[in-house]
Amino acid sequence: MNAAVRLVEVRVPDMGNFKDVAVIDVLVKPGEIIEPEAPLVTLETEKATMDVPSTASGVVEKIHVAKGGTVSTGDLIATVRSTESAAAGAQPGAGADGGMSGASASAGASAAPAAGAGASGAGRSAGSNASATPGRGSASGATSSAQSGAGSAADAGAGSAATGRAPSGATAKSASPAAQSPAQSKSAGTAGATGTGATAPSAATSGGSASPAAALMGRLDLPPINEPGFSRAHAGPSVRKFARELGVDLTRVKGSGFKGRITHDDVKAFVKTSLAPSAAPTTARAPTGGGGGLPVIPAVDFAQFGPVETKPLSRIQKISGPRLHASWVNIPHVTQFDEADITDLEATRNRLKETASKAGIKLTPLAFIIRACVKALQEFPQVNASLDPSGANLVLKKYFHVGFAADTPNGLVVPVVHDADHKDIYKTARELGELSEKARAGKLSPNDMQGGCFTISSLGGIGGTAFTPIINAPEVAILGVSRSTMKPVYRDGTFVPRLMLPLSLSYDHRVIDGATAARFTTFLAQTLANPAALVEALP
Ligand code: CAO
Repeated sequence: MNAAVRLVEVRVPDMGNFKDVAVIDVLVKPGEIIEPEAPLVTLETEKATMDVPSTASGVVEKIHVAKGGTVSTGDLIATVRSTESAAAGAQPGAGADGGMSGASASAGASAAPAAGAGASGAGRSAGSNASATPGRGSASGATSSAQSGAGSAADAGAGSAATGRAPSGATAKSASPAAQSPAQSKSAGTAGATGTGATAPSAATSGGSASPAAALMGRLDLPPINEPGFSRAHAGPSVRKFARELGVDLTRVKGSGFKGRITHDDVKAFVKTSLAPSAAPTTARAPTGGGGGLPVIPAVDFAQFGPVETKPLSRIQKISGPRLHASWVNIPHVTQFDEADITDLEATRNRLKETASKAGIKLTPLAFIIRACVKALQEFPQVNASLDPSGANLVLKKYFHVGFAADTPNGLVVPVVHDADHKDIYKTARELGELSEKARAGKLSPNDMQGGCFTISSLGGIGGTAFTPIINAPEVAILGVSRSTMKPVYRDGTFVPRLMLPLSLSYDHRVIDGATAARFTTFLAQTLANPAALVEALP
């Protein structure tokens, strides 16, 4: 059979309203032989990742885009030297002559994606069809990972199977999940739930349970797949398929690829970790454990209820969020509340404030609180401690490095006043001011934030009456301080106005019992009520 050689231009299909979409992966190289529909590049919008498939088989002549660049609808992605006959798909392979025929063919070919955009390009690859055609879940999952709008459908298992191909013209709807109406999403979800999804090639895997392959692996006790999360995971089609085959929930896999994209190796590494014998007992893993098996918060397409704006978390928030979460899920927190009478302390502070100010020191209540905490930590060594990684021993620290939470434009950071037991009230206040300044300017060094034994989170300058701070693990306690207020306190048969400082001590109940915590806050309150001991010169 005489196959005419022609150059086919593959262009970015209609992606709805998206412009300047990031090219996060180029999947083929010049000279590579490709089948029709072979994914050429992966694009990522705010809503979804999608592979753009080739519209022809043949040899990749040239790639016109680069990883890290951006493209818009209609941009040229690749030129493919195709040997397909116009009527039927021919063998991909060597073809010599692009020539004139290539030129004319390419015009037709490049028009194709736009003309049939929904069907052959964006529709197949955009996440929206996860919602729009739940019964064909296999199709959508094959090439996309929608990041919004698919909540209800995905819940129903729609679009979850990754093994199938989109039937031609399966999804001529908008490529944008967000563009889909709530009604569409809902009905799509219902459709998937009520059975059409059962026709998907791997309906068994789309229901959320581990795949047969995973089941055969015996020891691999993987949690069910979180379908909404899986559909949003940053991974290409073949990785999705691979994960499906192994029953791996991609939401649990950390991506090591470009922009955190999940690779085959990441999935393999995840499986290996899951298979590794857990030598350490549960208690040993608890201090640093990952909290696996947690129920998942369902994804919601908020755009269906009103206008929304998606704003990335700051770098600090991205770092501190998982740490706070790890502490929250691994440590049994209890919070002990108390009040300290700081009437005299405030009088002392006001008396010393001016002198301190002349020395360039801002004497805030926090400096006194740090001094008082050092005394309390010396009195209660188990609060100045951490569990060792085995979880079987308490490491008592003989040094007193006190951290304090600082609110900065970029998020929460915790600078540390090192050797606070050797610093008097002025030195403490000076260092507090300097570290706060550095924190706000984003200039803290790693050393400034290392080695803390105990943390103070003071919201006193802002307001509030009490709160339940999260322990800065692997520390075992954190003191929350709220705004002091004048209160009537009943003393010697009469009410007297006293300035009361609210204290909230969250503690790790594995290490500190309630009685110790109450003794600690009582001691702290008494220490704060006696400012003379706090301002005395240190030896
Ligand atoms: N009650 C009443 N007033 C208080 C107070 C308290 N408990 N604590 C501080 N104040 C006053 C200070 O005296 C100061 O008033 P003046 O300027 O009139 O003297 C004012 O509030 C502001 O103090 P500050 O914030 O400049 O200084 P600070 O030493 O108290 O706090 C810092 C420094 C870095 C801890 C603080 O700026 C900050 O970032 N706080 C937020 C911490 C946070 O976000 N915690 C939550 C973490 S999530 O668990």
